[in-house]
Amino acid sequence: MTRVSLDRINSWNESVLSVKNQSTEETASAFNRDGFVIVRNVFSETELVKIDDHLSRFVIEVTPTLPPGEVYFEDDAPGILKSAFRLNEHDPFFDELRESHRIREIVSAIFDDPDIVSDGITFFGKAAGSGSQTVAHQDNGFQVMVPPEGLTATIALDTSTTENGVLCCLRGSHKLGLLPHAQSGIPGFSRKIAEPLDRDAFPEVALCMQPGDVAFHHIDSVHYSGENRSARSRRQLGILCFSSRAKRDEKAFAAYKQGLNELHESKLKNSGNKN
Ligand SMILES: O=C(O)CCC(=O)C(=O)O
Repeated sequence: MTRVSLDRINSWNESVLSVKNQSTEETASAFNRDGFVIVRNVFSETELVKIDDHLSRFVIEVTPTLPPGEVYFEDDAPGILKSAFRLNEHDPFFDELRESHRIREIVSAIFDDPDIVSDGITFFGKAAGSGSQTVAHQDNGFQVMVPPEGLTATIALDTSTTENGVLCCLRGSHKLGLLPHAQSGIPGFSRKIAEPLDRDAFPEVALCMQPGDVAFHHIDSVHYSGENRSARSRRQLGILCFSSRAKRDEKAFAAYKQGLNELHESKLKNSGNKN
């Protein structure tokens, strides 16, 4: 089981992650070097209130209607939302957010491509006291895009800290390309990297954020997060973005989907749980 080891999250993180007022070029260059970067204060308080409002509506009105695979609840805390996919297909507000020019400008600079494709918006919750861990994986272990020119832009809705399940990336791991993945058996994160990486070669960095900050991580960057046993929730929205050159490996994607379907069927058989 991968755990976030707080003692390894060293002062390097703070100095690099707290750079203020960096240009888009500097942001892109930090991303290309490390496989992730944080941009502070991208969304204002007023915008966050709007996002919260639409999210509450989505949770109340839409999640009960979603089929397995589109929404996941915590195994140990029935009814507590863990993740939900493609929010943009259910509310034009999220479709607009998906196309946010502030995010697109940065992604365009990173991949040197004016024709960035913004895919779906995902909700990643980590409820106070019951948020479960996310196993170490690369997003491209699910997305299987070739060339691997893509990233997830994560909008922080709550403060994320080492106590409430902060997202952690392994610095430089995006340069390894797509690593072998194995089935994790965990609904919502059905795949994990088959072998752990050497933490000295690829140091763990906690992407601690304030509401309105946006973290960008490469689809080949190995990342994970710990449990949330604290009293504060850690909610985030992830927007998947690809360069216009990146195309899906359909055969590999079908294999992933088959594994996912088998997992859903076995969970349904065993528990009758919606997961
Ligand atoms: O919620 C988390 O911590 C995991 C999110 C994640 O895996 C992602 O954004 O790609």
